[in-house]
Amino acid sequence: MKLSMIIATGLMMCSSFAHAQPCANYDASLGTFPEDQGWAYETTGDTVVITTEIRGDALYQNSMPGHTCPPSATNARIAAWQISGDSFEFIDGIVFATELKIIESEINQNCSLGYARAGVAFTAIDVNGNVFWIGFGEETVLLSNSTIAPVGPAVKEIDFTTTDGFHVYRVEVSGSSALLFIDNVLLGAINGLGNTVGSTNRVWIGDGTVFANSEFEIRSFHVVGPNCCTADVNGDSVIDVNDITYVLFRLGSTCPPCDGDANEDGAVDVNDLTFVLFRLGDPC
Ligand SMILES: [Ca+2]
Ligand SMILES: [Ca+2]
Ligand SMILES: [Ca+2]
Repeated sequence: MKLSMIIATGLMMCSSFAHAQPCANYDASLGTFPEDQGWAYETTGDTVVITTEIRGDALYQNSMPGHTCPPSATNARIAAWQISGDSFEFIDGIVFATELKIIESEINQNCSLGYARAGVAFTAIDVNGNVFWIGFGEETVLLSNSTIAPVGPAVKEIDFTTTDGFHVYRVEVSGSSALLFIDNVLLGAINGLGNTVGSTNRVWIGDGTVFANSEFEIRSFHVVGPNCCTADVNGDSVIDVNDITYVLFRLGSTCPPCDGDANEDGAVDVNDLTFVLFRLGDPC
């Protein structure tokens, strides 16, 4: 069978496969919105006043101004992007990162209960409802393991100016600990699993609260779960056509050593081609 036929067959089969989550990229320089790159857009409130557009190599969004407490029908804005899918657990590890410039962003305490809320947040919630999130103000980054806590032991404040340019914010979760790196410098850590309320298996970024609003530019964000890279069969940290070729030349090879067994089912066959095809470009 020709490579092109195998690829075509694989693409037709892709729709029947669940995507192993969380593994996802958004790259604004491609000129498209996150929803065009596999993320779901979620918005509530007065959507008319939310501006979302591509500006150069960045995604620009403005849900300011007008926050009041309690939020009214016209200022209770949410505009965020999320992925959800197969179960994941923090015990297996996860990394989420974004290149972001804050223009304006509020940090407020939830009006009635005092929970900390930021105008931009990047949140991961695992199958058990445990949560790690970072929130962005203008001179502060919050790192937390709880969606139901005020600024304090469970919501740590890190002094950092987010408005002077793009910075890379990366959270590395391992078990019950999360480390926050900003521009590759470790600036915060939080230990212990905290609970969110009524939500599991999702990762989302943007203005995700009715209690604060924001204006920002974002160049990229990505999520790397523990099983994202088995499709990188040639081990060069990229999932691309070379991995398809790699599998193709090893179809039917013996297991072990299972060289080319991208889906780790103990056989090197057409399913591995499909597996790689469906993950082309996923982060590693
Ligand atoms: Ca908001
Ligand atoms: Ca590769
Ligand atoms: Ca296989």
